Amino acid sequence: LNPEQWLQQGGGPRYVQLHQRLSEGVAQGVLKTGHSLPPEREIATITQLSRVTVRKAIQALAEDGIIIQRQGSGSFVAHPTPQIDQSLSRLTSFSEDMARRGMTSSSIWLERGVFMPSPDEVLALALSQDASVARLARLRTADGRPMAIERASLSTQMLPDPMGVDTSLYDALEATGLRPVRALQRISALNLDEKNANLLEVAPGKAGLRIERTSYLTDGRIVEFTQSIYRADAYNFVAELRLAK
Ligand code: 16G
Repeated sequence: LNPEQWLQQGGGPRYVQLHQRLSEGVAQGVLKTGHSLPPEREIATITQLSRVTVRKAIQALAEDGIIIQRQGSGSFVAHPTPQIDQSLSRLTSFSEDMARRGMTSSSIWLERGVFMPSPDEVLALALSQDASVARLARLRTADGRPMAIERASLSTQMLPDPMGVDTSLYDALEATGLRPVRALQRISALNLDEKNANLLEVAPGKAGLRIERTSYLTDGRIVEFTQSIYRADAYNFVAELRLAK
């Protein structure tokens, strides 16, 4: 970021040049993953560019997903996004999926407890009037990187004590003989609002995948209704298709 180098460089708007320089810095490891970017004003002083120009370059980096902007705490260099091909033909849990890929899964709890069901939950879980629901909302991470926000609702008849769920919901269910064996899943697109984008560490407005899963036991009872938001920049859902007979 030597100002003289800047002056020697011709071509293209200055913010584009700065954007390119900063992305090179990240690619070459000069600016390290997880570390914060110098404040806008400092970059402006070093490069002798205006703060408006610096801001535009930083915004472009955020749009690329190279850096994450956090209100109040500046910008930092994002982890490279893993690419995950997720099969649509196997009923697996997040923990299993990550373990199979040799990644360490973890969760940050957003909500966990027993509640009065919402009208949507009554419908989705086919609950009776007086039923209560266990809610488990988690930010799911793989090797420390946020991958998905999952909000699971289960009848308390299936899961009386949500506080007892440690790392895997499916493991907790399996321990009581309630492993889901079939699920219906619906996937649709959305643009991430600021709150969800911040949780997933991507720029607001980026694409996400909304996934709803309703899972069933062998006897046909519904065990889980889960609404998730997956990072569209990390996930590809893959299904094998066969010629219909
Ligand atoms: C998957 C499921 C989710 C389930 C979770 C259990 C999708 C879209 N969702 O992420 O419905 O609750 O696995 O994971 O695939 P766990 O056993 O690791 O808690």
